[in-house]
Amino acid sequence: MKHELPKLKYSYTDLEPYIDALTMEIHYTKHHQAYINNLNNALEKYPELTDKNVEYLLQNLETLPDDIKATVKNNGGGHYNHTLFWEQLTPQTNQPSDSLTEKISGFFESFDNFKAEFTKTALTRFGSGWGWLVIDNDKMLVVSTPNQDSPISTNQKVLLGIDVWEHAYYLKYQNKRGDYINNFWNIIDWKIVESRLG
Ligand code: MN3
Repeated sequence: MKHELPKLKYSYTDLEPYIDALTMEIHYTKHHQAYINNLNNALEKYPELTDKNVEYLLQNLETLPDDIKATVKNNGGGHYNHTLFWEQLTPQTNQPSDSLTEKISGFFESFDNFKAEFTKTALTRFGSGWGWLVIDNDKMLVVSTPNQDSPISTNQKVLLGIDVWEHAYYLKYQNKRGDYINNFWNIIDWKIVESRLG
């Protein structure tokens, strides 16, 4: 099984003005595709791994052959993280349900506090990486990871993630990562976020 680029539910222009069309196109067709190509190439010489999905690979990094461990971590992580990222975005944002709002508020005191903590965590991630809202042992946490490290590798389930690599925002926002993060709230599909509670 070759890993493949997931279909988008919207076009490159649809997330304007929050994410510009050129960034969308390059991010999806070049960056995400490159992670997939690198992952497929690494797995080619290990036929026993070709039927494993990316979740399995990332949850079992320690069992992988040494010569592809780092490549799978970086590129499998890149593939998985970006798949979650595209899926949770929408041109027509909605409101979190009362039940989701209540759950999040229960862990962060209020929904606004959650947003503030998520924003701060994403903003202060040094260098390239991600900010996340995850479930960790029945608790909701805001965390960040460097590079393409994925929460799934440490048994955390992703509810929401923001890519804070410069390639995700630099064309439009340049050094203003904070503006990109503030605009991110305008394009979230909270139904998808809630569905990840499972
Ligand atoms: Mn990216």
